[in-house]
Amino acid sequence: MTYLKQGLSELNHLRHLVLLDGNSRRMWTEEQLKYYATHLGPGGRADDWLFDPFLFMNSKSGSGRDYVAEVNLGQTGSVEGNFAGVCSPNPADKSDWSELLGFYFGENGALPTLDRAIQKLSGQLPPPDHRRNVVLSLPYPHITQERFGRIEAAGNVLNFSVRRQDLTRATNSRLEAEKWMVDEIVELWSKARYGHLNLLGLHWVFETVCMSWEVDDHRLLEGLRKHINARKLKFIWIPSSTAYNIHLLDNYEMYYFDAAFLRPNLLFREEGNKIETVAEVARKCNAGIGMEYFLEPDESIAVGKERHLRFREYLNAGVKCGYMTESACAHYQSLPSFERMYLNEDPVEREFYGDIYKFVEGKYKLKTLPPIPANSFFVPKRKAVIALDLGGTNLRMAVVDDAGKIVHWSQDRTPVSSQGIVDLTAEEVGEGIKLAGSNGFVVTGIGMSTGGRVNFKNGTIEDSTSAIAGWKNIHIKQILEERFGIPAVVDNDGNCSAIAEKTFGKAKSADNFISVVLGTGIGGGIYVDGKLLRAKNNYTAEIGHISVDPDGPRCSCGGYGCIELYASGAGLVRWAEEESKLTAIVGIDGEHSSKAISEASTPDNPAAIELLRKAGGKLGAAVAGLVNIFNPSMIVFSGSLVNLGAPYFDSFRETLLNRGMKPTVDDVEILFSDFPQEVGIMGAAALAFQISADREF
Ligand code: BMX
Ligand code: ZN
Repeated sequence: MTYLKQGLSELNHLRHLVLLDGNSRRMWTEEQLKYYATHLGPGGRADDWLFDPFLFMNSKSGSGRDYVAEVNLGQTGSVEGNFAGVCSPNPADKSDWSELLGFYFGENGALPTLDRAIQKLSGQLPPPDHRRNVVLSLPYPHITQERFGRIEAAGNVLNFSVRRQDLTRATNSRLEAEKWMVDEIVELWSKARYGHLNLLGLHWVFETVCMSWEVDDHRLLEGLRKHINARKLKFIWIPSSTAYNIHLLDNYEMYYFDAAFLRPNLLFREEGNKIETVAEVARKCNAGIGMEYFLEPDESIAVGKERHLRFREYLNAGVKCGYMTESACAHYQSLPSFERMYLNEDPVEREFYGDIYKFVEGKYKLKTLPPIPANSFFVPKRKAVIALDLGGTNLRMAVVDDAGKIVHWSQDRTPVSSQGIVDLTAEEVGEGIKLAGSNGFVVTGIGMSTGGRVNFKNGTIEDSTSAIAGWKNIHIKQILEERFGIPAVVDNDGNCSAIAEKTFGKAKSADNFISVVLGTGIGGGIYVDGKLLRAKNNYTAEIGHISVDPDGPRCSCGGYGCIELYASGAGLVRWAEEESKLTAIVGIDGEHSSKAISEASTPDNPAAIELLRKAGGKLGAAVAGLVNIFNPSMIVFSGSLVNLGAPYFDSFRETLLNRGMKPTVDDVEILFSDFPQEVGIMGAAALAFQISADREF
């Protein structure tokens, strides 16, 4: 295979695309666009054509709602691969999408402005050999958008989420909105009759292709691409080339896009990919290369120096790996770096301006450069915390930045002894601090989420069930603070899940809700009147230990017939065994796990479906009691068992509605977490930020 070749006729001679990231409040001007359309000689006179196509994008509407979704690196069971697509809590709606059309087509919009600029420049230069191409970025249909708006006056208000509907309907609504946007663009384009422009295609801004129980971007993109291609337009993608989407690239042309460019990300992240490796991948999958230049107006000298070294690698690798002449390239330019380079007093910046032009011409020559220093200045110091999540099965550690993003994540099996847990915890925290430091973060707190009865005031684990055997009388806060000299905090995992939902998740605006974590055991956290219920010792909301059968088996908490013995991960397996149905459900060679039980729950396995229905029903009965007591507005599920599927959750809902008191249960919303695997981590991180907030650095 080869790179995506330069000058292909099916892409209307595409060679060096430029990405122009705009802003509804600050429109592109003819003067600014001149810097991208042409190369300027001394005195500001255009002496040659430069970039083509022009890709226009915009990430926020005038009222601050998001067109773009963020990508949160880290592992999660909620989507395929080791990434999570995090949708904005403030997603754009139809009125914002219409505003975006105005940003492109309006009187002072990007397109008429570009058309006028090219018209003027064509008077100064020999006209270009083809019309300048334009690519427009489509907004992402956030799955957090429940009221997008109506496409037809008499139609429904589109809902992109799986709240109150199934995934097929959610995906259809998202596709309908995107198709509408494409058709609006096509219509506005044909009306506008620009004299110097050609609409080459549309751009997909989200960098991964997500698939989970609440999002199906595979089907969305397949449908959308067909729609776009039927209008004789190309569908273009410029993802960052990281592990989380690499498997999608092998076949990107077959499923999703007509052209893709891989961005090495070396300019923005210390641990960015080696450009040579990215070039090799691009060559294998017939993709182009993303070039990344960026000049912040107020950067420090040290940052500038390092940026120069990093820029140079992109240019040099273009010669060494051949992509300068062999591959189509997409140049990322934040507004308006290129102009800043040309006008800069620093000769180094002006040299880069000249070198980029030579690169586009295919005539740039290798310049040697010293290696990028290991102790990087590039990323300014930002605050981060170390968050730990200890459960019956796994110990997880994450570095979480001050925007609530997981920047690093690792996972080990929970050790069998309490000393083993303490040692591994300390080792992981040390590792996290090191990693955070080398990525330019300063660690301001350590937070831990754990099963068990936790004394929140002095940070001691007082007692545990057999889920974490021997995990009692451990002064974990003290141990960590003495070892690392950083403030630490510890709380029960159910409480942490509730704090995570309240801080970052579905319960942000709820004052009364119950968070249920379905894992090896069942944990919970309860908010009443805007406050987490901590009561006398913080031993609250042990939902897993509500007895649903006083004559049932003994539980390691001391009770009998606790709901955890039936409806948790471990409970499902135990119950199936008790009823001698486990082999019938998972098969002779099947794994003895809740995952295997859930995977077996197909229509031809009534035993599996029956077990899951019974378990969901028992949980529904237990939670009905809680609803009668606490009168919540929502119940939010998280944990590894959120994928158990319809038999479990439908039966949960039915029982809750049948058993709970009226009208208390009638309008309780049943929701799934936006980050079902990370609630412990996110809650621990929120607590760690709370205790570190006052520290000086
Ligand atoms: C157990 C109990 C709870 C915990 C719940 C879920 C211990 C060690 N654990 O009921 O405190 O909230 O498990 O925890 O006493 P997980 O391990 O299943 O995630
Ligand atoms: Zn119990």
